[in-house]
Amino acid sequence: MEPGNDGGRPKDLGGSIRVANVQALAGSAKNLEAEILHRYLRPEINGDALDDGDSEDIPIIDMSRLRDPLFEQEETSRLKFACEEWGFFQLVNHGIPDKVIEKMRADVEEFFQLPPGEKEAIAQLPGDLEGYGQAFVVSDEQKLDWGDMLFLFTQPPHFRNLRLWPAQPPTFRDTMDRYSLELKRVAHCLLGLMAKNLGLDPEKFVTIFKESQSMRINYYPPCPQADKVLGLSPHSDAVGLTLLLQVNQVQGLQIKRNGGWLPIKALPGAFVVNIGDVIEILSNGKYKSIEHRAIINKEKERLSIAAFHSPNMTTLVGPLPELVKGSKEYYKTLSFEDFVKHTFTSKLDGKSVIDWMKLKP
Ligand SMILES: O=C(O)CCC(=O)C(=O)O
Repeated sequence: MEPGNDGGRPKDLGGSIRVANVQALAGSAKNLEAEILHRYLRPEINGDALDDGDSEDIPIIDMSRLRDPLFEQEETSRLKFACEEWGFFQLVNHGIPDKVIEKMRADVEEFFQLPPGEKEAIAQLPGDLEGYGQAFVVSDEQKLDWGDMLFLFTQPPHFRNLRLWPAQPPTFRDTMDRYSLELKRVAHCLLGLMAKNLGLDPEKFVTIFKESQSMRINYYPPCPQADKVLGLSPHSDAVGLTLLLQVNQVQGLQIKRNGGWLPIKALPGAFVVNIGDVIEILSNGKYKSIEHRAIINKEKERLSIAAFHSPNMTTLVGPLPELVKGSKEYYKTLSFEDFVKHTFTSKLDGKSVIDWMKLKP
């Protein structure tokens, strides 16, 4: 560990204004006072959804084929297409044992069923992101998302603040430890192939993203006015690569495509993978992060776990010289720490962070 800086442990990233716990609000949603509900209502949101049928088109990448010398080349080209044309894909046959995923699902569901006081015991501290609460609430006027979350730094182990890790269910910490390692292994495999597909040294992205992994565990309660609220506002991820697990059977992820919102039907056992802003910047725009959002179900709760793979705080994030060669740099360069602080002190607003990073033509 480097002396004096917690071994690079992220801290003081900017917290969120404390707002009501949505799970508790949802319990009394029928009787909610109009002025409380008003902060969540966005009547304009539902006019722009695309046809469900198009969701079948999202690329599916088979990790067992990426690892099989017979199919490797063909599947790697499919991965290239998915990264260039979609920025999103579903990953199947990833090799993570079912029992690891099932245990993670069960422990997360159990955590959110705990009495409010037990969850509040690991509430976010003022000015910080880790723990149970909400993120990206930066003003008393902005519209709020219909969801609660638990945010944890998961890798490397010395980044963990175990005081903010659930002690209940008692298996949670071990389950998360195992799950996070498995996801790191899968992410590194994908990052190696992505770098190769961009003509980079295959180790390039793995080196940049080798350290830091965090998880955002989302709990979206049902809402009687589901078509007028959002679980998570439109955003792109301020990281390198995200692997999202749908925890229960309720769908709700939508991605921005051709100007409308395309619902993603997560395949059983698959991870939904997406390119984050940092890869968009490093690749000088060759791969793009994609705006996405989460919608709410009228009757059923929904849970998801997003695993984010990021650079170290001191890493400079800017277009890689190998990918600029002869053309222009489209993005500015700054430390990941400054990039993240900007992100977490702004409200979620589509691709506004990337727009802020873009150099003027
Ligand atoms: O719940 C989902 O489907 C989306 C989650 C997400 O985008 C996030 O946690 O950043």
